[in-house]
Amino acid sequence: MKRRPRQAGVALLTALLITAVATVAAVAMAARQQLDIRRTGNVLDADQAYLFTLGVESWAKEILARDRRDGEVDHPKEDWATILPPIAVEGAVVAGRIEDLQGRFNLNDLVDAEGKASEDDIRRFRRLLAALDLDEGLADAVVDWIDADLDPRFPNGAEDPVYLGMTPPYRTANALMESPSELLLVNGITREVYAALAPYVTALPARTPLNVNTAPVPVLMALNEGISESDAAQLIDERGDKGYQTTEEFLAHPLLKERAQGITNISVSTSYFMIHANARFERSKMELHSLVTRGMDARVTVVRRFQGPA
Ligand SMILES: [Ca+2]
Ligand SMILES: [Ca+2]
Repeated sequence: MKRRPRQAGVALLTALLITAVATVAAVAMAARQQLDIRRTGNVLDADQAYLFTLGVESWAKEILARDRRDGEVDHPKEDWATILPPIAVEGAVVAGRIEDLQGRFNLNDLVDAEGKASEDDIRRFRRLLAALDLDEGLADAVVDWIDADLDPRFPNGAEDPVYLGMTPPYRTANALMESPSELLLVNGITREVYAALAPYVTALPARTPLNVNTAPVPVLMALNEGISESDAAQLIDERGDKGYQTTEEFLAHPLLKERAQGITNISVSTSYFMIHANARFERSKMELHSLVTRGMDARVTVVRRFQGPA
């Protein structure tokens, strides 16, 4: 009996608690319901936006196929290189552009088919780093990241022991890069270094020749020792409206004659492109980047897709 007041007090507290929880729950449920309605809308909008980017992708694939049927040479004055400005379709705004990835240095060329370091390509990569005023020594750690073995290259290489000592610890990939953004995991590659390097490198699923018709100045400078910035600019200028028609024509350029010997693994046509598509639909925005490969038969196949900012 003596405990009754206390029990009453407890009951009251419990009742208040239940009321409070019920109120909070009710508010939460109402909020959730509104959120669900909104979220469903967003999901639908996002799905729509994604479908629109796929639409841009198939537009680009068709342009690339058509371009191959027109001829084997690829250069920046062709239709595929035209940027599709934002246009309104079916209630969405879409835009797209096609980028030749073989105008970039393919990081996966740093190793051969067996996963062994490829010294010619490593020299080219060191020259690219130098052309960008970056430390050439960074090449060692990048090669170690991709090459199959666990022996660090001298003097700036890095294999597991370096990465296992980091917080959080991780291991070298010892495999081809899936994306050049893996560079950010490599010892010595800071955000600044990556930002400087990113526009000139790519990570393709196979060894690829460099398309001299689409490569920018630093990448052309990397072709051989002694190609200056103004040499590279002149080589670009003299592509004209049709590009170099053959690698022989390019190598016969007076600026290259004496250096042509050391220049290997180049082409005037491209198999790997990146299709950049974006779409805005209602509240949703979608960006899609599709890595595609184009065969000599003009078939264009998607290798991988990335969503979000490039
Ligand atoms: Ca072409
Ligand atoms: Ca390695």
